[in-house]
Amino acid sequence: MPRIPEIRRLRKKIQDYRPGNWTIRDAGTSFTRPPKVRLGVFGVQDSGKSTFLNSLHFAYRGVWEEVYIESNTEGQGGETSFRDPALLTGQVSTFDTRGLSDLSADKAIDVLAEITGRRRINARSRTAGNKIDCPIFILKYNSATGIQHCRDFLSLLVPKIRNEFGSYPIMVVTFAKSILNQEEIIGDITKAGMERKSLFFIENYTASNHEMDSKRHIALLKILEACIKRSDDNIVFRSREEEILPKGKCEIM
Ligand SMILES: Nc1nc2c(ncn2[C@@H]2O[C@H](COP(=O)(O)OP(=O)(O)O)[C@@H](O)[C@H]2O)c(=O)[nH]1
Ligand SMILES: [Mg+2]
Repeated sequence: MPRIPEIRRLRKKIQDYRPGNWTIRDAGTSFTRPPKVRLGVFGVQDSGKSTFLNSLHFAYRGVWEEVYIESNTEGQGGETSFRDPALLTGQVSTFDTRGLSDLSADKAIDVLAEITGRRRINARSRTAGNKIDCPIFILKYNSATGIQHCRDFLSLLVPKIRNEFGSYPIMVVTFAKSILNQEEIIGDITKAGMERKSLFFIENYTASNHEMDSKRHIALLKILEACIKRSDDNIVFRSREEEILPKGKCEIM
């Protein structure tokens, strides 16, 4: 057991999570609780997606493990595809992606199709067709370009996700230690359509640097808590949508 009460409290809360128990949305009568919720990361290659998921697993489990392979050892190019889920708790699983080659506007369409499970992008993917309950957009901030390269992507994707889930995606800016102008970045990102309270900054634990730091553990657990809460809201929203629109009748992209 960790000595830091806040870490213990957050882990216990996350461990006790059961689908449908955290949302304040009215689930209605036809809501069936799914056995688990799925958190999925997306973003460009090398933005820190795999490393971020490893950091979440570390903060929750207390033991460092390279659950997902870091860096670009998976080869270049290719579309995003959700693959091999890893269980975080009995009720929460995480999905990694290979990564987008860039953040051009058409990639927003691909990401949405992937999140909603409407389209198989990678036919070999064992988990193709699975829906993601909490989309997490990972951004490595580039001081040379600012958020220029992702403004259009964000302003396209955020409304689509809000339409799909009735809520914002979670957005995580990695490499936080090297960021000196956090307030400016927050301003730019919110101007592109994101909401402040769904935006987080984190310096990831990495394969070569994962000495436990209680502040970082707490920051990661709070992001995890927010992702699970968002999933819980989203599964209820989807269920209500299906109530109104019987399956298969409305497949507007
Ligand atoms: N210093 C630092 N390195 C990071 C951070 N996040 C990821 N990295 C490193 O950046 C590289 C790419 O990360 P990775 O998770 O493989 O990116 P992915 O392609 O989006 O999955 C790896 O060498 C990581 O160790 C971070 O927050 N800080
Ligand atoms: Mg990766």
